[in-house]
Amino acid sequence: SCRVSEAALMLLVLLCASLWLRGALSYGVFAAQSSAPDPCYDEHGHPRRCIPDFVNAAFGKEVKVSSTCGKTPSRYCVVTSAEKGAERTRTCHTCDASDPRKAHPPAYLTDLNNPHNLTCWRSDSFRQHPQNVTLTLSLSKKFEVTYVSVQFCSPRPESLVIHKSMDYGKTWVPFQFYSTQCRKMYNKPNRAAITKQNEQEAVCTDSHTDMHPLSGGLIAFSTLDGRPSAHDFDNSPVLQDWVTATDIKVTFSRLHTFGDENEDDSELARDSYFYAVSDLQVGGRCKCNGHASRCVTDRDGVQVCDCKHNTAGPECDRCKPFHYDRPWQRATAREANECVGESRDTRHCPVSTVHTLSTHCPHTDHTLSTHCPHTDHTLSTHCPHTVHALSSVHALSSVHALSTHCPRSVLCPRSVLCPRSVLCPRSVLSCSCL
Ligand SMILES: [Ca+2]
Repeated sequence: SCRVSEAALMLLVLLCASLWLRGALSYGVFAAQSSAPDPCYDEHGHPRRCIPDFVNAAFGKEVKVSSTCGKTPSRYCVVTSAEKGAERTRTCHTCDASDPRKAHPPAYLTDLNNPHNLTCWRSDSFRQHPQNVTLTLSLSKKFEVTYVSVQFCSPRPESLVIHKSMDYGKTWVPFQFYSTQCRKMYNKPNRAAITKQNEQEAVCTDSHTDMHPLSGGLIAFSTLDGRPSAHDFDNSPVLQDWVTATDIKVTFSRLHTFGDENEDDSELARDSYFYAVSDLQVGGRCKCNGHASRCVTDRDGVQVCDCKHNTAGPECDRCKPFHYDRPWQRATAREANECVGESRDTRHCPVSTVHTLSTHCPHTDHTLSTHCPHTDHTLSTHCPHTVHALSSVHALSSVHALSTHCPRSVLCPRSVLCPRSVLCPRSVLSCSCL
């Protein structure tokens, strides 16, 4: 049996080595030998949707907190048994921000989360309702957030709210409420149903609010869970907006207590009530609308998308100059929706349209090339129907003509219908301002 286990061990070593090699190759350890293909284009050079990696966007970032213990050394006590009738056991320690061994700074919220050596941020003791304690995290860029999770070193709060901002902390909207008393604390019904009509609404739940476990409890809010359009996210601007955030704020509104804080030894009791968190995570992707596979730091030290598909902007949220032949669109799983224009790069033309349309591939759409067979320069020069319609001052007729001749979306010039560019959607009934 000894020999068998030796062989098994050898197999395991070999397996590990081969896995490491594969990992090393894909992570570019041998980058000199193989240039990584651009995920935004397929092997034929056709544009395809590309998205940045899923990350914990909170990792290593600074969290602003409204209360941290130990500014002056203070006592905190950990309750280790809280069974009804059983004697409560408390172990007391000192929190001292000036002593690294006794400090519990906010940096411990987003440091490396090692389950064998938890580092915990701790608030001052007994910041009880109506006082609250807040954790505010700036992602410094728009992200599409999939979940927000908080792992506790203390019991979980009795009530808490997660907010998000989409404008770098100027305004906040609620993401999710947790409370044993939703109505009383937040004036929300408990576990309200989410329908197609209120998909962008925060709900309150009494789940994950139990005082137990006394340590190690988790609150994990999944942004799309239970929202009807989640399965059709590509076609749901409402949910695309719902998951978008530049900042996340977690507000602890109310502490669980055993009800002993008013007893004789109330000081000991009160020192047992505080918020403590070992890990705050914000899972999601840098928001690039399907037009970048990564985010990079620009010359000003700002995080931006590394935009492809002739797009530009911090979130690849517009077409780059001279690529306005059709309106900007977010990429979907099926369509890259790249921006197209005069100075387009023919290397990325689909083969069939390169042939049909010579050096240009303004639209990978055969209907359009039938109507506008000679799109040498711009759409407006050689597509008579569309030109007339677009240059008309009569908005209604232009809508009609546009939708008749360009069943795919086409950009109306800014001057005609709307102050900004105009989208002629595929449904072809009307144009609408972006
Ligand atoms: Ca930690």
